Amino acid sequence: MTLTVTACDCRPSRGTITLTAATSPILADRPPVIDDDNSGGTAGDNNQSLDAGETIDLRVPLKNNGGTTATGVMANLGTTDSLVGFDNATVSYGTITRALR
Ligand SMILES: [Ca+2]
Ligand SMILES: [Ca+2]
Repeated sequence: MTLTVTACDCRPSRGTITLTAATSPILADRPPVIDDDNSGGTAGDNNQSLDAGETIDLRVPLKNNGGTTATGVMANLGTTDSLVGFDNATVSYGTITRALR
């Protein structure tokens, strides 16, 4: 791949970089899903937004963009906001196969 770097009042610089496929798992989070309806242990106004006083389920899908399968994936959710609490802050994702491109 050829990369060209430019800036105002500067001479462009061009170089070649080599891209190689990742050989390890690379996990990326996807847009979270908020369940704030009034069933299944959640309590809210069902507007898919976290509002004060609600009890929600927050689902954070993960995608593996790496070159190999990720195993034993665990995630821990945290915050510095003292007004937010977690009933279950740690979740096991188990095995996440690499995403197909
Ligand atoms: Ca629910
Ligand atoms: Ca809500």
